[in-house]
Amino acid sequence: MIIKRYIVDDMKEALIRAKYELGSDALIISHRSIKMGKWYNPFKKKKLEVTLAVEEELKDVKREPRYSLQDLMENNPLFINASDRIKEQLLGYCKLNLKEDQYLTREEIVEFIDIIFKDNCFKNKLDLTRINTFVGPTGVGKTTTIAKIAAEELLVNKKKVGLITMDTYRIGAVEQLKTYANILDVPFEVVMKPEEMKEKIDKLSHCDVLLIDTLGTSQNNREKIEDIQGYFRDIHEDMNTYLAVSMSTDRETLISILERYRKLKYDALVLTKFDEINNFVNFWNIIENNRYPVQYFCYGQDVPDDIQIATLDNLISYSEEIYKDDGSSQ
Ligand SMILES: Nc1nc2c(ncn2[C@@H]2O[C@H](COP(=O)(O)OP(=O)(O)OP(=O)(O)O)[C@@H](O)[C@H]2O)c(=O)[nH]1
Ligand SMILES: [Mg+2]
Repeated sequence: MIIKRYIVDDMKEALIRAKYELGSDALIISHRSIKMGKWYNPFKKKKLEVTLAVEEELKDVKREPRYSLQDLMENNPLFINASDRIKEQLLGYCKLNLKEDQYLTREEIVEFIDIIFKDNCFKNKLDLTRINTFVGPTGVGKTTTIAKIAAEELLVNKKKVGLITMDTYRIGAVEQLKTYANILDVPFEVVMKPEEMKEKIDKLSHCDVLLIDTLGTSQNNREKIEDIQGYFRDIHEDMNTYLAVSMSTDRETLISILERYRKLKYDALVLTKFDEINNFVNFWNIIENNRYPVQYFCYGQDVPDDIQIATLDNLISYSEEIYKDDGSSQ
């Protein structure tokens, strides 16, 4: 007998997934309401846990989800926008691995991407340092990401966290980060002018992790980008600079953001708003046009839940979610 547990929004979702993975003879053994979310999140989401079982000999589909090559290329959001070159390589990979049935498992998809893009930006990660600055275009989620990371570092990794903002341009920006600092009960400093940055960093010398928020600016505004650079000219301590980019940005804009922000010598990317996309065109744009590590994925507005370390495996999970919601897999 094969027994499988699903954490889902409703019974319909559990039945669709079970039908796909276990076949149409699967029976519900139990179901109960549960709350999902990181243990320290006071706003946990309600979910349904459903357990289903099927006799092994009755099962008419394979236990592990597999993807037909044709399906992958024509319907799966991960591959739908891949270039013809990638698709040809995928075919070649299947031939080389004697996959005559042309079905791929999730592990094989990861292996394929790892082979095509050796040392790809989803594989390498930055070592965390004490000072971490977040830069990027307006409204991509810099401040929200800082709040998510601050909560994780403070509550899970038991670090002393300090928050700093230099975004005194936008009305409400200081209050936004200050609110998170108050909720987490961590020190918070506002930098009004470039000369103050070193002083404020030194003031928080007792903190293990400093997260610095910057003002959002268009990649076309070179002057403002240079202004941000000016704030860090006296900082000689190691610093990680993260460029936050929204996954729903179009290709040309994305490439120009990656290019124009080089002025700020970013070390890694944070990809936000995964929950807003219906295709993974930017996954291919980023893997093909960016050599910096991708450190985090953000997939919603919930602080602190909606953030994950960026891995290919997580990425495939998101594409499965979209695939499932589309109903393409039924
Ligand atoms: N759907 C979705 N919304 C997000 C995500 N991250 C942030 N947001 C929302 O995007 C909006 C802007 O987020 P902020 O964190 O203020 O963005 P920012 O980059 O700091 O913006 P500026 O400081 O104005 O440049 C808010 O409504 C956030 O809740 C995400 O991953 N997914
Ligand atoms: Mg902000």
